[in-house]
Amino acid sequence: MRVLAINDISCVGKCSLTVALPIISASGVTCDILPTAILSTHTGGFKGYTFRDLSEDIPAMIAHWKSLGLQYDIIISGYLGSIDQIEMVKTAKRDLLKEGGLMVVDPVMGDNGILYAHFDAKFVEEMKGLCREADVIVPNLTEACFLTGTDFAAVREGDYEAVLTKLKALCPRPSITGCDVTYTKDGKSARGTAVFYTGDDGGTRSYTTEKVEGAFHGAGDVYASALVGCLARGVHTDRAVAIAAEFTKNSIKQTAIDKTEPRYGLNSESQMLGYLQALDTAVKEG
Ligand code: PXL
Repeated sequence: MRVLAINDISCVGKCSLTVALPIISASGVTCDILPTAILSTHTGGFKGYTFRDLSEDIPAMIAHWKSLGLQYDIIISGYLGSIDQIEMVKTAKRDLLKEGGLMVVDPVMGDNGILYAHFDAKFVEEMKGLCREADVIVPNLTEACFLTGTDFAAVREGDYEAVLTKLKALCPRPSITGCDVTYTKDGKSARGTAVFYTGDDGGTRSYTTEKVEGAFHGAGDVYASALVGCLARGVHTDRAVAIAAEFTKNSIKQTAIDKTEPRYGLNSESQMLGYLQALDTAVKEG
């Protein structure tokens, strides 16, 4: 199994490739990387960061790999710095994804109802075009709202399924992460965080974990990387979503316990063993 992760390298802040590479390779598959940019930190919560756009190198890298005959079982794209890079991901898919391979797009654009720095409505439109080429998309609720023209501020708990249905116009297997819900835990009503997703049969489902109060940077990257790690090992979607969601929740909890600044990312390192044990059990059970 060979996975290609297309994302930036934020050197500090534990997101994008510094999260994708360790998690996907620890899952037991080859993870090659196509870096879109190198930043001193990510752009969420830091000032004065450096940003080196690597767009110039990308077409030649794709051409080189094509000349080597490299073909990927899964390609996952994440943070893209420009509309040109969206086109480059489409080229990577055309030239490097195996026939019958899985294209996963994390349409990284924003959080908490707003777009990150450097993104605008035109970028959102182009990102919709990339989502149309994907088999699976993993937006958070903010990104799902931008992709579907939904007013984030007006979305209530009962609306998530409708947003997911709208995303199906773009991609056959969409999901939405980071949905606030009320659920029953130990016989009591509790606040939870849910992933609404599309099962392998096309049906809508959700998976809820306990909510940890606070905003945690890089949670979407941990979730998407673990999901891809599980899918690359042949785990079916329901189980893959559950394993990835639990790993993300455990990493968030650890970060809250450690009281490290959220902008420095999730402390998922100590939760990796638990993730790998859950993955191993799922693989063995088939
Ligand atoms: O985690 C998403 C992400 C990835 N890469 C960069 C970012 C962000 C979010 O802010 O700035 C560079």
